[in-house]
Amino acid sequence: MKSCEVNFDGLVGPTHNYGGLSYGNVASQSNSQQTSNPREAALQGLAKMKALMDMGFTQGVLAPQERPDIAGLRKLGFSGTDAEVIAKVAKQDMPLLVASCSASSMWVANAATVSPSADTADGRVHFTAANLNCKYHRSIEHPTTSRVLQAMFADQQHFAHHAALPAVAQFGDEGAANHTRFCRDYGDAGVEFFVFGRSAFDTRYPAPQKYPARQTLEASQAVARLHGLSAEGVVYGQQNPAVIDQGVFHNDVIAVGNGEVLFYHEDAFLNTEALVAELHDKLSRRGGRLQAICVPRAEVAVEDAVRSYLFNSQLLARGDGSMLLIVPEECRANERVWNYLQRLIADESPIAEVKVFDLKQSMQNGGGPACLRLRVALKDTELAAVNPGVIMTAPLYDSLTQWVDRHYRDRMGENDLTDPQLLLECRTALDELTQILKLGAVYPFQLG
Ligand code: SUG
Repeated sequence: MKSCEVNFDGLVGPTHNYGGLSYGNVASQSNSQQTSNPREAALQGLAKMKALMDMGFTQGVLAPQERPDIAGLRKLGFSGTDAEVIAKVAKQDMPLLVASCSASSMWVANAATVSPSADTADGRVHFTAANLNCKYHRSIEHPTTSRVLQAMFADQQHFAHHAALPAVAQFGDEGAANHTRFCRDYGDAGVEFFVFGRSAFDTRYPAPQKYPARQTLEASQAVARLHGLSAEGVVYGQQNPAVIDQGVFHNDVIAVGNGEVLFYHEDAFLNTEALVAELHDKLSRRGGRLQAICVPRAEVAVEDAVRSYLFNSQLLARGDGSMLLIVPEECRANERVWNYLQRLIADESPIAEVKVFDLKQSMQNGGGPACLRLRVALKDTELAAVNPGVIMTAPLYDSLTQWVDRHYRDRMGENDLTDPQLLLECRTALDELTQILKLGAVYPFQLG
């Protein structure tokens, strides 16, 4: 039976703005309060989806969320009509309104962790929504994320959904951004690599000094248990705390992997040699051969990796067995990174080609090509069971770009977030979107 990897990209929501909400994420901090362009952001994301589809990859779409999050604000004690809630929070606690307006659900690499059916005990594809409990603006995503994922992958014969882990820092879970799957073929049993930033309970693991380590070992272990993964198919590795303190807030800012290839920075992990050996060993027992490409710090410093998002790239397997790397424009703008990439593709490396995309609107909040996609490896029968409304086609691309043009503003500053009209615009747009993507009712305003 044939299998493939499908990239489901997050559609940027109509309230995309630069709130400076993510301490430890250098781009989010340094672009705080800049004026954003939600329309351009959504179109940049759609252009990437269309380009991948045109190259022959199966591409999906993941819907954005209802913002401002009025239901969340009511839970925090704001009352009255929706417009009154917005006016009160704008007056009393502007940072909370900004957080309640974030379009951060676009970074769907943080939506969930996904294990393909070849790896799980019950032979179904498993999803665990990420609790994202390190930041308020992200912690409010998972209830809607769960409903959207269930509307996309509804067939219980093939798909199993788990609620987010307990909403405490000890089980901090950031989803697929800290999870990489290696395999020979997408349909074969693979090795799932979970990278954590700290341990909640075991003090032997070091932790960063400055910035938060969002993912805990205990959260990763819980996800592996929920998904029914076997010990032979799992590797846990610790992220180097020193790089977290340099702005590497997720593993996908310093490493990316797919198939038999791991592309990583020399400083990405602790105990790298033993870790790579374990990956190699476990993958070889699954019939694969790990090809580890280590980028030396002498060629690309961590600072350049963080600034350019070299590793937040999409590593895509092409039909001929070679790999394609999708990188953001910022990689071309960085001479050292760009020179490294030229050498990489000229060498005998499994990465044969690099393609560059302009994702500046998302990048300015610390979200590159890899943040914008959730990968789901599917067998043919499973792909056939996915809601067809969310699979990208030329007509769907046209209707989504027209939908963006009809509903999105082309500038968004802090003041715009206080406008009660924005909520109505957002709800009108999302109501229409659920029809375009055939999702049914998934948003709080639709559920009553
Ligand atoms: O969680 N930025 C996101 C970026 C997530 C990137 N995802 C991956 N690496 N997979 C975050 O830090 C910034 C929002 C703001 O400041 O307005 C933000 O949430």
